[in-house]
Amino acid sequence: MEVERVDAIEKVRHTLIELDIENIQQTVREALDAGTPPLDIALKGLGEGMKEIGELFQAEEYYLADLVLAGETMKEGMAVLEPLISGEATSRKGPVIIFTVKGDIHDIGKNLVGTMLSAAGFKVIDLGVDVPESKVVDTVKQSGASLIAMSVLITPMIGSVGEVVDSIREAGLRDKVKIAIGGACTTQELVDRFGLDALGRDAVDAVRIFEEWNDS
Ligand code: B12
Repeated sequence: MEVERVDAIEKVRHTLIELDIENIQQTVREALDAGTPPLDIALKGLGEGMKEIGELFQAEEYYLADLVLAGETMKEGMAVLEPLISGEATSRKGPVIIFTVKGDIHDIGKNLVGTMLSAAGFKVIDLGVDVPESKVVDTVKQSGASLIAMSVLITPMIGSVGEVVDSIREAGLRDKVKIAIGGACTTQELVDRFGLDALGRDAVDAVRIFEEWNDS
């Protein structure tokens, strides 16, 4: 059974790397039928596949059109998994404000983090992608939220992270909020440079971080 599950995850990863949008939902369903937990399919199958696609793009074996198709293929796969991951949890914790920073339009990881937080019982306020710092500050003021999840994948937009932190500080809110960051280009060095509160590797890590903060 275990071998079957590993093979099924491997097939999902492979189908994504092949950009086979026609068959991705079928392979995801096969993995579910083999008893693979939906989150494993999302992180180890689709998530790992996306990392490899990023490397192929960097190596100039894949082009921008391939990245676009990869994003669409991943979303097709996630459409099967998301209802299973979300569950029936009621929103008792949070709220968490989640968004992708200004100048960055990657949203797949952010959405997965948001889905996982909802499943863990958090109310999630999703501001979307390419979000200006003023919108973050306004939302903190209006919602009273003290938890922020920031996603950034491209190095040229790291400055946007600093702008969010500066605006929150200027609004006198820095002591009232905890900020976690995640995404392909994030490092501990970045966390230290901007005085952020945590770095998360994946959606499971995100839940761990916000659970800890919510309880403290
Ligand atoms: C798909 C993709 C795209 C799609 C995005 C589709 C979409 N709707 O999101 C499209 C085609 C639009 C795209 C565009 C571009 N992309 Co792109 N893209 C990718 C790719 C292949 C996968 C990203 C992804 O969805 N991964 C899957 C998800 C599940 O993983 P994730 O995002 O990392 O999220 C997980 C964790 O990081 C974490 N996490 C994420 N956010 C947060 C937040 C918190 C608080 C926490 C705790 C955790 C957390 O949890 C998530 C779930 O496990 C990456 C490769 C990579 N290694 O990331 C390149 C990549 C990010 N892209 C890259 C580039 C260069 C670009 C472009 C500039 C290309 C171009 N020349 O135009 C543009 C930029 C457009 C813009 N302004 O934003 C580079 C960035 C390099 C860099 N360091 O700057 C990468 C790394 C590819 C590479 N190796 O070169 N891209």
